[in-house]
Amino acid sequence: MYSQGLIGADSSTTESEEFLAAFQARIDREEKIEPNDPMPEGYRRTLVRQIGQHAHSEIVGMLPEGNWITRAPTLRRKAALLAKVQDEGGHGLYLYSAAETLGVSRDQMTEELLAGKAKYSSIFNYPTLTWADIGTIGWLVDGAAIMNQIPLCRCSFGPYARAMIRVCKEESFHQRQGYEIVMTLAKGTPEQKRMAQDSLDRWWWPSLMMFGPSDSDSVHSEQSMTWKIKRFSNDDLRQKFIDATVPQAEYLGLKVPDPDLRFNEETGHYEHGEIDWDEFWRVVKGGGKMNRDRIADRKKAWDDGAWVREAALAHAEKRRARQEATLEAAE
Ligand code: BYC
Repeated sequence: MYSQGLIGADSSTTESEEFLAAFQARIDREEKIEPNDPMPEGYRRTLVRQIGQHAHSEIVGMLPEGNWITRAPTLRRKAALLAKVQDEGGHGLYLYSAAETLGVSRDQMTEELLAGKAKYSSIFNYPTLTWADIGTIGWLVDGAAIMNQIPLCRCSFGPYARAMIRVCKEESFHQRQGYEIVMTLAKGTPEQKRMAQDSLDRWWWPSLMMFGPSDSDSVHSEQSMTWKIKRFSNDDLRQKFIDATVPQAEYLGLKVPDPDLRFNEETGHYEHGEIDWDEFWRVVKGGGKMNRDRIADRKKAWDDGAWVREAALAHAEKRRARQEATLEAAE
């Protein structure tokens, strides 16, 4: 019997109900799915989409911060920022490698990004105007990334889950270095405190948008949660982030720019004001302040790096030929 529309069925494939049920049973037993295991085409595509977007986010995410490496206020700050940006390049590589195990090449994924067909996180389409933004990105953006990524360490797809474990350890360092920058500014001169507040004012709402549309508008959540790719809904993770971050802002003496923010004693959670979803979709669809620059910068980096990729391939080919010749001579 063949099914369309059953969990995991994909419109372009005909997967038997038996196959889909057996796959779901593996997921429900918390078994890890590995690249060579049979899997529904919809599961594979969902992962390629999400891991690809995640990889692009890490790589594009290097740009707003890279912009400040030469302007970091001290050598210590410069060294930490350099290390952080380098970590993000590494995260992108683990993620591209995880996606490659599903049969898509890094070149294909990059082509889609540069052609504007693949998404990356909306947050990186906002400009970094002051040094305080580097602190706020670490504090809020990496803080949101950790909240989203800790559950991904338990994702049903083995290579993604394993990559996330190391990524989360590094993100935790990133979040702390960001918070420490903001703390220094918030406890500094009145002008430094103003910079910190201005930065929080600009990054708060875009950080909440990182978690994706509200659950009622999230097209992929239900299926991704059934497959245990996602463990929590977008709204649940956003709420956890707000609950964790508001007290941090209070500790810094900064004000979260949401007049409707209230702590609800009964639920134990903060209630927040309306998110501007029009702005979110405008940015996701390419209308943010920095979308065009980000893609242009990635394209330039990709084109400028062509000779490195060619040289690496030529070197690998030379080594392979040399090893083959040595083996032949030994026979
Ligand atoms: N920006 O059905 P939904 C980082 C898209 S941090 C752009 O809820 P899903 C870093 C979504 O792709 C960021 N697009 O989707 C930190 C979908 O469009 P498509 C990276 C977004 O996948 C510091 C549509 O909206 N983290 O790396 O179930 C420094 C409907 O959404 C956004 C990850 O990528 C957004 N914010 O849930 C450097 C984590 N939100 O694909 C780097 C892994 C939604 O149908 N990803 N969309 O065209 C995830 O956890 C999930 O993919 C999301 C979205 C929660 C983001």
